[in-house]
Amino acid sequence: MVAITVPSSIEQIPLMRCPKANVDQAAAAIPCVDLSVPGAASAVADACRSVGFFRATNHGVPAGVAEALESRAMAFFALPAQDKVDMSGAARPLGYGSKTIGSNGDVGWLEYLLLSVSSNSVKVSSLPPPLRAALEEYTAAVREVGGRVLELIAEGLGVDRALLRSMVVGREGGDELVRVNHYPPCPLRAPGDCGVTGFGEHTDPQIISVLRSNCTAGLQIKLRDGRWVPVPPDPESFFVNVGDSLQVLTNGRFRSVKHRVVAPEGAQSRLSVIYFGGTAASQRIAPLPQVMRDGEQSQYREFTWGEYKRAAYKTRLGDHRLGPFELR
Ligand code: GA4
Repeated sequence: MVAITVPSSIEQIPLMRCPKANVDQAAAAIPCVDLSVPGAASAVADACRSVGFFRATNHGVPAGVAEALESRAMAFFALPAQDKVDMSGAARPLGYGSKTIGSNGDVGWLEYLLLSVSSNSVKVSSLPPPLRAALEEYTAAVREVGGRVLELIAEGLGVDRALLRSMVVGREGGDELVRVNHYPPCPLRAPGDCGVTGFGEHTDPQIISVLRSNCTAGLQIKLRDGRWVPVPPDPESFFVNVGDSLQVLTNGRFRSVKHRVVAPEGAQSRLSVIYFGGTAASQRIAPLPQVMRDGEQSQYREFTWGEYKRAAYKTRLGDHRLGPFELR
């Protein structure tokens, strides 16, 4: 079933044009890291340096955990629109949203739940209990994957292994979010060699993001050379991307990756779940002294996560959010 209404004309959704990505480059361009092998730390660091994105395998999360959430989430999205709003509140920014993203005019062909999941509880009043339980189980599992990746990144950077993980996982006042995105099949056709935008291009403001999707394609990433490549879906893997905060913590050694989603053209919905590992509002985001070479200058003026998040919420999705914080 299509859970969002079809606009009478394509012009009703701005940002409709999502140019086709370069399919030939896909497989080769996306690093894959087996998290269970001894060389994982340097492979993770290489991927974060070269692309800012990788596919993680052997992550230890049983398939059933994600599948349970997927089926509960699909049942939720199949409910009447008003029930979804009543159960989770209209996204401001947390809650249930349909077609609008943030509050500055961004739109996309999707509906979603955006939830705060810090300190182990999904803070949404009246989600159906089976969905809430599935979300809590999934969150615990994906948080472990994020934590493990942050340890590997720290090891790869040559800093204290617990340093990055402790900014996010179990952090007092931490800021972890989970977003469940449902992209129904899109009956519209964008003009020219374009798809319809599901979620417009952007970078994530947090330290790290960990995504899992069903087997419907749509996610694309922008490589360093400016080419967009599709990310072949793989429900058995997690996809990890570097956020703006990690870019700053590494003084630009790792780069937050631009990504976007094109709406499904076939009969299948795309369902993705993303864990965003943010830190406490008071946490200073500045290059880690241990990664800096002698005499190296910070590329950014100092800020806290709270300051950056407030600024981010005043921007449009595609804005270069780190711009105002860059020095020189
Ligand atoms: C992008 C990454 C996450 O999805 C998100 C998004 C947030 C929102 O949907 O409320 C923002 C976007 C994201 C960055 C700029 C602002 C805020 C929408 C938007 C236009 C939850 C986040 O943390 O930042």
